[in-house]
Amino acid sequence: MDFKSFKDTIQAAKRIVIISHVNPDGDTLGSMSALYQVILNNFDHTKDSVDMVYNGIIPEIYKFIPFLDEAKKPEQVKDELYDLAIAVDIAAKDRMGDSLPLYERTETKMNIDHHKTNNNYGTVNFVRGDACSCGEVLFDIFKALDLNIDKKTAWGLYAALLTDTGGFRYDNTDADTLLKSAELIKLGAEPAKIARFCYESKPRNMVLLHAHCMINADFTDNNRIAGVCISNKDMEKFHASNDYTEGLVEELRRIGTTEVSYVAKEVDENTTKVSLRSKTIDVSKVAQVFNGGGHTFAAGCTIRKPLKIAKDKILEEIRKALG
Ligand SMILES: [Mn+2]
Repeated sequence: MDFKSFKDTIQAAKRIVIISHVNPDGDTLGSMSALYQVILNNFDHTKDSVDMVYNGIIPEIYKFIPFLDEAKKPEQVKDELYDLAIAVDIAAKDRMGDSLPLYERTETKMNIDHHKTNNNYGTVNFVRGDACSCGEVLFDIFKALDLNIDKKTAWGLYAALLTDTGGFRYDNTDADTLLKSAELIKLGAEPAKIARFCYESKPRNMVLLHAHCMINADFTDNNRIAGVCISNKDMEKFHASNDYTEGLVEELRRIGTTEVSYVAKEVDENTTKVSLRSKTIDVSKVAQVFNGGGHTFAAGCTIRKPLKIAKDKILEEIRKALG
């Protein structure tokens, strides 16, 4: 990987915007925060020349990540001109949501990611499918270039590694993940505090929504497939914001008999968002049938169909893949 071009590209840019993906998670937010700090701490840039942009809402549990209070919404920067846009943890361009026009109109487009389905859509690409998280890709770049990682940067990177490995439990966890996490702890990341923010700070209604979904879940194909449909009515009932469904698809996979889990969520009457998790088959291939993508055991897509029809379609593809 040509790390020097990372340094040169940032040095050459006058104004930089860092873009995180829609429905932001711990990896995209932790990566955005860490990159922001590294640029400010290691280059000539000031806060006036670097912006962070997020889509939708920042989940309550991730608000502890440093400097996210300085991040802006796409509409707040729609008249701004940048010469470098950096996408972090964004598998495909449509995952930029309302930030996509901003990315498209910026001359130099950097793409830092770890999704194996990423097609190198940037003009400068740092994509490593073997990394556990975008945070790990950034950590490696920072180390290779001897850039200073301070305490708050370490917090952002650690949050990225922790959450994208499901608390160091998923198959993307290896010795490197743990060695790098240990180094981040030495640099000032506090594991117990960060874990408490990420895993023990859920809003009560989020847990109640999950309980409602678990009770109404569908178990089919000898319980090998577990899934649930969430309508906007369900969301209203629990005063749920969009991020409240996070973690649900993993809870369904946690059941011993589950091989594949899915959550089909109504966006509007003709659009359904689907999250997929697996212990066995490659669900990124299932997601790709509907122009989505992701990782082997964690993927997602959006289907332009009403909730119940989308559910049938995804179930059909999962069954085909299970054989
Ligand atoms: Mn990620």
